Amino acid sequence: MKYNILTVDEIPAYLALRAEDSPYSERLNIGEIDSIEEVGDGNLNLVFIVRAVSGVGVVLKQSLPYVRLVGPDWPMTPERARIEATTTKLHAEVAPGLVPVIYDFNPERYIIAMEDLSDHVVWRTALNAGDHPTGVAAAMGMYIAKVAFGTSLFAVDTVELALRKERAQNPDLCSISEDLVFTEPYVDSDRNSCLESNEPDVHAIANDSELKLEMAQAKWIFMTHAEALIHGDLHTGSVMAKTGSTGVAESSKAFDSEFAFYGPVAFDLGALWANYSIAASRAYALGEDVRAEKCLRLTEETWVAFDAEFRRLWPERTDKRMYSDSFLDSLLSKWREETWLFASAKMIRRIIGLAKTSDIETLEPRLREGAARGVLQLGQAATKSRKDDSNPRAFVDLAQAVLTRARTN
Ligand code: SR1
Ligand code: MG
Repeated sequence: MKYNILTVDEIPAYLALRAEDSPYSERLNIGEIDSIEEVGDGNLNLVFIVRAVSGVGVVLKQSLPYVRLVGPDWPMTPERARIEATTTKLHAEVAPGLVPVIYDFNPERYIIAMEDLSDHVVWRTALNAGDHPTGVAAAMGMYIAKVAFGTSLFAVDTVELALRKERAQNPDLCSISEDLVFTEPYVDSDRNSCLESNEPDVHAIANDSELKLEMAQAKWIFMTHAEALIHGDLHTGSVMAKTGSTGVAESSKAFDSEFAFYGPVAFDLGALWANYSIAASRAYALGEDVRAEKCLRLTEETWVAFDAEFRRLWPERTDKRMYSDSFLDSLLSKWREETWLFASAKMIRRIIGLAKTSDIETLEPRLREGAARGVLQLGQAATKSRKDDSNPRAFVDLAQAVLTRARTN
């Protein structure tokens, strides 16, 4: 069947049609259109920003039947748009203000209409440019906690939870993560690549049997622990922030939750920690040590906010009979340790496998070599040392030591 790809020319008529009968008609029927821009820079979808002469905007996002990064040779279910739309709505219920507003979802065309966040910046872009909006890391820690609590058995009744788990099944996207995050970096894969000067580092990873065992453990947790409706791809490119004049973020939003599924809470935390270290590695490579340490401090900010928010919500759990305060302590320490494991997996995949990060890739090769090596060595070291001390401070100290030792100039 021919897939009907959305085009700029078609958008005015498309919006007018969808606005009919829509509860969000005022957001879709935006009046005289001034501009339509395709801005999708992700790996998978088409994204259009539509602006009216009045200044009102709306974003249209269409999932393609293939992976945009690779092209039609890698088919991929467009159903991921439904997953993103429903997840974003559920997350908005438990974490209001921390995700974009969804106005409309068209299941026939796999098109989501959502809030225009043009007054926000993608957090990765800001960090790469040396901008550090205050409070985003804490907001994301709160977001993960609210989702961990509000979509899990602590807040949702058993029958409803079973239904939600069924609806959130996302096997195609999960298998991308299973392959790209937990498998391919450790085996010979056509999708792997690195600088020639980093080949010994990649071989060291492939030959590290202790690390591979830990990554098998991480993969198993990812595939079996249906704890909450997690975001599933919460890197710094999946977060947008709007900064006020004081440098404090007035708004922080997690978007792009097409990889969402019922999975382990620590996977989202680990994704953020990994990306803070990747941002720090870039800053160290550029000789911006103070800024690098600022990136690393985000690790603690996210964890502290997550821990505090989850503890704040805990008294509201629906079943207190077995889930005691002691259980809460053990759950949080389990998640803290798993966060190290997932952070390692997410760091290593972004250096060796498909879908790398602009933080490292835009460095000139001489600096990229050390920055990439540092991230790989941190991934290796973190999996092993998490059992000694899983506090985020220990992660930051380790990252500082490993990344500064590995950098090249
Ligand atoms: C084929 S998709 C590659 C990557 O892009 C997304 O951001 C996910 O991280 C995925 O692994
Ligand atoms: Mg994405």
